[in-house]
Amino acid sequence: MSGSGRPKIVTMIPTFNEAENIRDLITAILALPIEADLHVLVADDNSPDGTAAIVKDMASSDPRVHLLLRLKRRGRGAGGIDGFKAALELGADLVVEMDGDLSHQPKFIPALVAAARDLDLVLGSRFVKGGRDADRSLIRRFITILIRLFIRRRFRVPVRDVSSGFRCFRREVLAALDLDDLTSVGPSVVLETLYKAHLLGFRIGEIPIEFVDRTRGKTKLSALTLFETLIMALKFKRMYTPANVKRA
Ligand SMILES: Nc1nc2c(ncn2[C@@H]2O[C@H](COP(=O)(O)OP(=O)(O)OP(=O)(O)O)[C@@H](O)[C@H]2O)c(=O)[nH]1
Ligand SMILES: [Mg+2]
Repeated sequence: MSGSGRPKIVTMIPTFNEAENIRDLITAILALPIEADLHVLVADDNSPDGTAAIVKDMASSDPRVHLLLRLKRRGRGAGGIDGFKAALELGADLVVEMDGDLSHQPKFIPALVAAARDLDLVLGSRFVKGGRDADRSLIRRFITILIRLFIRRRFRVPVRDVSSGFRCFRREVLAALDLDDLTSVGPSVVLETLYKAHLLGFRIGEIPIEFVDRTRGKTKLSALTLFETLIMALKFKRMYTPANVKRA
């Protein structure tokens, strides 16, 4: 707990070219009615569109806003891992991970946080009762369904929305994951962290969210990224076993 006795929550957002979304997103998060010491940390990969400058400007007038400017190898995974480390360094009790394109809506953060009272890792889920995958193209929905079927069969994780990147981690989970040892550079980090947390015996659950398609900015998901994610996912099953995964 932070000094005030209230939990410290750090919302960690990996970004690449989200200049059109990031100000509105941060403003909405900080306006949430949550009884907590609420912070936002943006892990930006030196986006050419100037995302970092916007975050820096907001941080200069609000101590709850933090920028992690990455100049190393770009990637959703690498950025997210560095973001998790920085959130732990800030002293977070809970870390909420979310995308920076407003597909993940801040209004669901209070429910994620509330569910973390009884769970170690809470997923915002499109595929439990009350959840929705709204306004997305048929092809994106189809890809999500295929990924979900494949991962649930192969990894037997006890959740439905296995590729959700809108999640709330208790500090202990991130501390146990051995973040320096994760291998994902790209989006496969979502599965790598979920699978490791599952093998480590953490309590994982889901709450419904409505996922809305991005209306501003461009997707970074290319055929190449999807292929790379699939190759990585094939590796995790052999790389991590109940016998070799230990809490850090
Ligand atoms: N730090 C960092 N963040 C990234 C990188 N690539 C994507 N992101 C962020 O990761 C989040 C998810 O990326 P998106 O491009 O929205 O991918 P997606 O949500 O799977 O695909 P869409 O449905 O098309 O939006 C967003 O906040 C991106 O800005 C990267 O290389 N580095
Ligand atoms: Mg997106």
